[in-house]
Amino acid sequence: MPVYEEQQLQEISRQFQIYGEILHAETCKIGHINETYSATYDQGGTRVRYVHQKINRHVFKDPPAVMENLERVCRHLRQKLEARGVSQITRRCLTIVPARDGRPYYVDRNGDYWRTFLFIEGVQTFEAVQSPGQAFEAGRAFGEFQQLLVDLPGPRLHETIPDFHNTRKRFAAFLEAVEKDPANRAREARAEIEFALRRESITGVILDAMARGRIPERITHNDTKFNNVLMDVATGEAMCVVDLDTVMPGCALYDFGDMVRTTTSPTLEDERDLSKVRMQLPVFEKLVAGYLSAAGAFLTPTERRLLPFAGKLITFETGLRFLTDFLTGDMYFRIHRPGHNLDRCRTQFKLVESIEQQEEAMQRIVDRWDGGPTRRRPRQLRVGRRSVAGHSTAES
Ligand code: GN1
Ligand code: MG
Repeated sequence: MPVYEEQQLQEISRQFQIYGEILHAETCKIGHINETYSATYDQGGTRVRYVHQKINRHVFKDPPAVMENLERVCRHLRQKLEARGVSQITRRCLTIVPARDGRPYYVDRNGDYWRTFLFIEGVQTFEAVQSPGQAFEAGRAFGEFQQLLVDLPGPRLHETIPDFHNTRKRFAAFLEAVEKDPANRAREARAEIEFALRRESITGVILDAMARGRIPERITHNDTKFNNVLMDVATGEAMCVVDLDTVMPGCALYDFGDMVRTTTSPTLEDERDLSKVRMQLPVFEKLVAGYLSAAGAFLTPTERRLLPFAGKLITFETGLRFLTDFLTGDMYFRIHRPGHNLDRCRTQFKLVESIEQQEEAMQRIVDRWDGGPTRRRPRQLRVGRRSVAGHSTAES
């Protein structure tokens, strides 16, 4: 980590209610959006780690509203877990460390918002699933997350990013990008643009069902990427769901859809060898079993029926967002090479095709679910494609 960053973190660290002195800090995985660091402190002779994170103000326009949501959600999760008599609660939900003035964030001299969490030890994240058992665990973890928040008291949560999964609006933004072609890149993405145009009709299916009252609004995570689940290194159990910035009123189907997108292909999100990108039915089957083991109790029949469709829709929507960002000059997602967003788009669209080819089989799996198998844990996890050895928390 560059010296100036280390110095900045030293200064940030003094603003939070952390007792002890900072020893060193490291960059945690840099996500597409926020910046995340882990820092080690000496507390009474023991080494303790914390996570410091800078919120992306370009993406989250109202960081205090984000943090208000997070405080309410984390408090509720903790209370529910306590009531259930669950052990290791600080490894099962995020713990916010307040700033010295008691607020859940600190604003630095550039006007950037920082927050701090307890570091969760003994967990790891993966960019791609290593076994169907991991998909089961991820599905269960996000299903439980939704289920624990069903009775969140108080007013409606803030919409931290309005219309986040409004696929119709995402499509309109894509059309505008094609039309204006501000970075003069449309000619490079002709095939992908055609691919997207042919699928406009799917963009309104869930929105229309919600508008007609066929699908209820719920509190949802909205960014259920597989790497947002912390898995216990020793047991493989999904311990904690992180990246809570987009927890807000939404549709349960979008959460499931993003799980399909990020667990069922053996590849990374930006895999360039498209022959490797495919929806693996046995993984999907485990994902469904894990998710419905927790969410089956509250989902309506309409929601349940649309689970496979949601996988296709969110994979399409995410591809569309990458494509739009490519066309507009990479303004939103952090990229690590030229053409990165176009590569990401191609991977998503290849997965959409694979889902389309297997949609009926996926539907049969969902339709015959009847309470499902009892919870199973993955026996053994192969290690590989880990984003962070030993830990990762709250990264975005
Ligand atoms: C972003 O930063 P990360 O990786 O958690 C994005 C998600 C996308 C995802 C695609 C706030 O999530 O919506 O699905 O990239 N988050 C936001 O990898 O836009
Ligand atoms: Mg995120």
